[in-house]
Amino acid sequence: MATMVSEETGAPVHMDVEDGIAIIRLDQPGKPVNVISADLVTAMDDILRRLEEGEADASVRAAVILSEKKGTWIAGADIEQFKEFRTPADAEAASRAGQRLLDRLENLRVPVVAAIDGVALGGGLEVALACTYRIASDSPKTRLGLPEVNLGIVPGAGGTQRLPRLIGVRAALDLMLTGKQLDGRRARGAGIVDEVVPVAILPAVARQVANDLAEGRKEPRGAARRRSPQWMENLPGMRQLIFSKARQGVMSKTKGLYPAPLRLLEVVEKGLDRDLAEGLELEARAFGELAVTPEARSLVHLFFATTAAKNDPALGETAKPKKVDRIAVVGAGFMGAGIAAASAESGIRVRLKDVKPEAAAKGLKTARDTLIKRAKRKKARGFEITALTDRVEATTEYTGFHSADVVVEAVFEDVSLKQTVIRDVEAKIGAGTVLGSNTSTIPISTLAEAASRPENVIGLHFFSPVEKMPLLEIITHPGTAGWVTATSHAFGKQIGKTPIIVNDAPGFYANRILSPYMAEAALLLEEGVRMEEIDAAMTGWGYPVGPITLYDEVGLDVAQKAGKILAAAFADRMRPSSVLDRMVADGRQGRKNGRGFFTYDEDGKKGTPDESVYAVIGSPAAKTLPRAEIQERLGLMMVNEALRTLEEGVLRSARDGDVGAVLGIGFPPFRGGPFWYVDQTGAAAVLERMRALEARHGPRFAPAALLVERAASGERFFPDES
Ligand code: 3H9
Repeated sequence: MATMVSEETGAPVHMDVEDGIAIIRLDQPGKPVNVISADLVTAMDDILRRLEEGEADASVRAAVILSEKKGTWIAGADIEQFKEFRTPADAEAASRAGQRLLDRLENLRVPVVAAIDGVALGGGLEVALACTYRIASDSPKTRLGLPEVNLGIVPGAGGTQRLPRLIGVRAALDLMLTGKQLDGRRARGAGIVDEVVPVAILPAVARQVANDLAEGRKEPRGAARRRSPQWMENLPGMRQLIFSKARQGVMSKTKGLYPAPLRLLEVVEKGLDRDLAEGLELEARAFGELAVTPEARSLVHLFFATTAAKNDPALGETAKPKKVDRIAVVGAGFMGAGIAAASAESGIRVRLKDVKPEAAAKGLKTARDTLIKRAKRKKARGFEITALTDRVEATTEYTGFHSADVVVEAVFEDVSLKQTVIRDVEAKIGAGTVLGSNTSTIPISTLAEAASRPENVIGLHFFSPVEKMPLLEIITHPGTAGWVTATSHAFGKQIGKTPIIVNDAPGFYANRILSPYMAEAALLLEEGVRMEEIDAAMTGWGYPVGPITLYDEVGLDVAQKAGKILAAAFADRMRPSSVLDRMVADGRQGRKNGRGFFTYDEDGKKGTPDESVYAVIGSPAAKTLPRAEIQERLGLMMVNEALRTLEEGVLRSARDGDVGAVLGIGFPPFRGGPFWYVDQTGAAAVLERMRALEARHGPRFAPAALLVERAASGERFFPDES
């Protein structure tokens, strides 16, 4: 007979007792996902008390934790509440509260089964780790991970201690240092979950397992693992080796600019030599100290800025997006193939067109190879990979274009060629198809002029390599229809990108702010600063690569062309240096032809700076500048230009500016984006430095009017987050 325990509606957790099994259902009212917030902790505390005291039903023999929210089991601690932390003690107290709750869960008198369908991230996975047994659904939405380092913190509810004890140090560090998320199958492979089952039978299997555990007919795999930990890792010296390699990896990736991964290593290493309670102490202290660092605050800002850009409420007010099932891509080069692969990976059917059969075939191969590589990494099965690659078809005609919901042109960056393609495509598609251009420099209004339905034309600026780069810059011209913008935004989200919408202007947003930064790097070369010094200064400021390396990656001919377009539009401050002209005249195009600022071997592997460059550009390397000076000239040049784009209405919000700079061009995430940087540094302090640069180097450093205004008023870009 099922005993029911009544719950008031609106509670975040419900418990029913059915035949001796307590079914705990999580469903936070009014929230899109379950998060561990104060109300959830209180409700769980109450439920645990009732189970501990046998108050709910003395006959309860086991429990199951389920989520009623589609797509989420538990998305972790409530990140919104991190903004309330004023001191390390505040954050440490939150960590200790979480730890205490999970300690009680782990030591409950009855076994508990975590029945995970949807994401179990951060604190969510930590809840699962404190359960006796973990079953995951095979849904693609089910993903498990500890992504806390991406927020500048360490797991704070036992994750740093329970995960290495369960799956071994190396595997646990790999997950915690990268924030990587595993689907059910891979989580089982890693030893995090005990079983993977289809979604439809998850609750029934969980009940059965709970029953079997209660009867002693089953033992969790995790328990077996705990008794025989990874023997290799216990060999003398092995553990030290793992940690020293991990530390080296972190330093080379972060240059020591991010405190969380280093602290994580310390907490895990020391914790393993102590008992769980002492390990948890170390964890709580680290969580507390890290949560209030400027780095963590910037990363939390970026989490909310990125989420807000994805869920842009302003869009819904204007028009509804159309559903995107099929797209067509014109131009099967590297970008076209990348757009095709990213779309197919998200379930969209793709026609990839090029003029010549060889080019179409090459693009098809590139797209399919990308899909196969990524699918294999996720351990997809053969038939799943075939289904994925079958979604992309190559063509030399416009066949199949009539049924495309979106067409993206990705042909060579040439105005008249693109206009011709737009006219040709328009003749094959209906009025309900979005016509997007992947141009990085040509004004969208110029392209729209060629169209008979200019309202369907929009810029869809992807970044290279498309499958990896998370930003989609959507550019509207004054006549773009609302549904075209809304559909483009939804399409971007569908293929896993974070879209920002900007207005049509030379360079749009990303290239507009990159351009003066790159030009300044070229000016430094002209002044005689060494290539590697410029790069080292900027990677030391937090960019993933320096500007000189970036020139080679983008292609010197491409950079030269883009530089000239922006110089024509902003002649007062973007004078192109002669460096690029000389390099291109010398036949240097960067990595793609193996000749650039750096040397390349036959396989295209980057070597050392090419000393012959100084003769080519006519400036011997004769000057040494302090790193801070290089960083200030380049860094502030970009920040100032970002402010100008907001002031001119290219950007719709400071938030989009931060998202675009970080996700599109590698602005250091721990600095939160150009606008967050100004808020944190203080507009008045930034203005003072700009004025000093202007006095020394001339009007290209003239401060943006918006900076002057903010310095005078003290108004911040993000008043609610400071
Ligand atoms: C942690 O757990 C620390 C612990 O170790 C210890 C503590 C003591 N908090 O992204 P979406 C909101 S750190 C607050 O559009 P999707 C999000 O803002 C945490 N809010 O959906 C958005 O709000 P709105 C570790 C959250 O389907 C809405 O939910 N966990 C949280 O594309 C929908 O989100 C993470 O880092 C949260 N934890 O993706 C996971 N999560 O509707 C962070 C979501 O107002 N979250 N929201 O715009 C994610 O990765 C994705 O949001 C998720 C859903 C995959 C869950």
